[in-house]
Amino acid sequence: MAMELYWGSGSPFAWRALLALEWKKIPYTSKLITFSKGEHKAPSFLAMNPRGKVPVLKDGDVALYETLAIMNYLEKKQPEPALFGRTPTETAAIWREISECQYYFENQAFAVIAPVFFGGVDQKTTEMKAAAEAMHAEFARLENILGGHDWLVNNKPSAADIWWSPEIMLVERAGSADVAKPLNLDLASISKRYPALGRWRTRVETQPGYERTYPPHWKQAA
Ligand SMILES: N[C@@H](CCC(=O)N[C@@H](CS)C(=O)NCC(=O)O)C(=O)O
Repeated sequence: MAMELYWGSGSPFAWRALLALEWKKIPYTSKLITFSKGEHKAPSFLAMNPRGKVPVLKDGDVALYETLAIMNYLEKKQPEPALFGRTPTETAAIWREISECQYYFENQAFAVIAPVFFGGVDQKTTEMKAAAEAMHAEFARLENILGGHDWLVNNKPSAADIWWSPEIMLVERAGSADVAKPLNLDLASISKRYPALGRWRTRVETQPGYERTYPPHWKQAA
């Protein structure tokens, strides 16, 4: 039986799990849940993930949550193409880049995304501007890497590219929202300010499954 992936539109975590399946060309059944209907808090969902969050991967009797756990499960189930490297040095470099995203970027991204999508921009202007500045420092670091390489780590597509890309797309979407415009965060056209990052994004977009996994409600809003 094919694996099942429970996901929600616009969740960067779920998108990463989907991309890992797609890049590895693992057959799976897509289970798109609707947040507004509370499907992720239904008893049947909580039985798979007591935290009531997406993604969840179901593989026969195994129900797995936490995106990195899912990605590593997939890597062990189907090692090729390798997303987490083949040598100790490659693997360490990929994990380092994922950790850098988690520790130096994701909180800053959340500080912008949350007020834009859930309200409170007027009260959070100072924090949002500081967060945008910190994110620009990270974009500059990535731009520097991508100026000389096609991919973030080891010059090959890896879990590091999967980890970074959905978060960047979401930040850009938040930066483009009308409520964010008066703040001049310069997050609406990341590719313009960081051209190598823009070329990398195009590369990510041409990997398997990008269109299929693109958040459906973003397409409707476009
Ligand atoms: N640490 C979790 C985070 C998952 C997560 O935060 N998912 C969000 C969507 S981006 C969610 O399902 N939120 C629904 C809720 O908390 O009610 C992972 O790595 O999978």
